[in-house]
Amino acid sequence: MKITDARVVVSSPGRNYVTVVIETEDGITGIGDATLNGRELAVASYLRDHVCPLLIGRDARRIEDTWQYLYKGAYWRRGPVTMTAIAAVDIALWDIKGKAAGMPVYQLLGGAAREAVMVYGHASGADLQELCEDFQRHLDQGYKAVRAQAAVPGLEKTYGIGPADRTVYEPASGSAPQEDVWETSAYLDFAPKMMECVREEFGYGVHLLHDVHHRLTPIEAGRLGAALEPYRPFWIEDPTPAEDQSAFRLIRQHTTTPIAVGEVFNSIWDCQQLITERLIDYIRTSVSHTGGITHLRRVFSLAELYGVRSGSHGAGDLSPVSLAAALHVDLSIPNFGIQEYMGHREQAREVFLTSYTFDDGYMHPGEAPGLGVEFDEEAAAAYPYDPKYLPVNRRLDGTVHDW
Ligand code: KDG
Ligand code: MG
Repeated sequence: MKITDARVVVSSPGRNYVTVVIETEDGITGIGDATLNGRELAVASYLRDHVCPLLIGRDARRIEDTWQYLYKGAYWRRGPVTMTAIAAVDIALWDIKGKAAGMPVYQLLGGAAREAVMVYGHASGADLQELCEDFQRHLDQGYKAVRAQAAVPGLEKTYGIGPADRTVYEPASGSAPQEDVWETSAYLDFAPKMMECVREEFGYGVHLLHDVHHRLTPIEAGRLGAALEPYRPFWIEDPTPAEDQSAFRLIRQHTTTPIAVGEVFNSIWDCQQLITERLIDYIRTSVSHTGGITHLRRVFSLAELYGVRSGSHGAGDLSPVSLAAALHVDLSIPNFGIQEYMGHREQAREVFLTSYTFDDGYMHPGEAPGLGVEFDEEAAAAYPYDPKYLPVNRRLDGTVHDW
């Protein structure tokens, strides 16, 4: 089954997405998500200029060999651009394999290990009242798990409180990122009050999550985890930047609040120590930034040995192709934890026609052969690329801080 064409489509149906389309000699087409938010064109170039030409003539069935060929064959290893490009090709090849077999991808991964996949949504608000209203909206939709974020009093902008429909994080477009101001002490005072407010309003029957978004030092993260223990969070996410995996030992010494990490990781080596030393409870690597289905399964298999569960990143800046691929993996692995799901804008839903379903807080990838996502290239062409950056954070004195 020779590959006859491999192309890259950069479009902006509601937000920017990079999609890889791979065609085979027998007419089967597969798609992969190569979106790296704010750095889209770097991955598009890596694919167009260096990867796609190498795919022509290769056997589309040889997924593992193609993965190794693109990873080891480049000599230069890992990194978000490389691993997102490899992921997109890998996801497209799994799509092709599923279509060729007439089976949904999860069947090729061993079949369903559960009936459906629990997902968490994003509730947020400019104040606690608005957060509670949004939280209630999520419960009304059936969510069993909800992430809570609210604007920190005294700070002009807070992570997670986007424009009205809450599906984007990038308030600024064009030539430079927006700059936000961050003050850790204001956040550390506020976060426990926010979690307390949600528990008082909604009780303990719903899973409550919170994203710290890399803002704290390890000892600050330990203090936050301890302060949140009475509110029994499902997890706190990215409490401290994770380049230094050993930093998580310090957090563990101070709190039993579960920890989730991994949305900026791109390989198993980024979380080897975190997993093998049991420094985290959930690994949140995403299928499209961590080398695709082939590599993500390897990460989750390692995690399984150490009692760490999955919690895949599924923000709206990952296309519906990524979400579908993640759902197939989620359904089939033994150590599934939870899946992030914040939905996609209407324009994206016109361009990516999906067969996955959301019902009463659970998702299922559907029974269509392959990933179950059709990509309408003509519809995508109506939405040209719209350059946008994620914000940059500065402390009150102007020092650049983690966003
Ligand atoms: O592109 C960055 C977003 O994916 C990220 O900020 C979202 O932290 C995020 C999350 O948990 O969804
Ligand atoms: Mg996050």
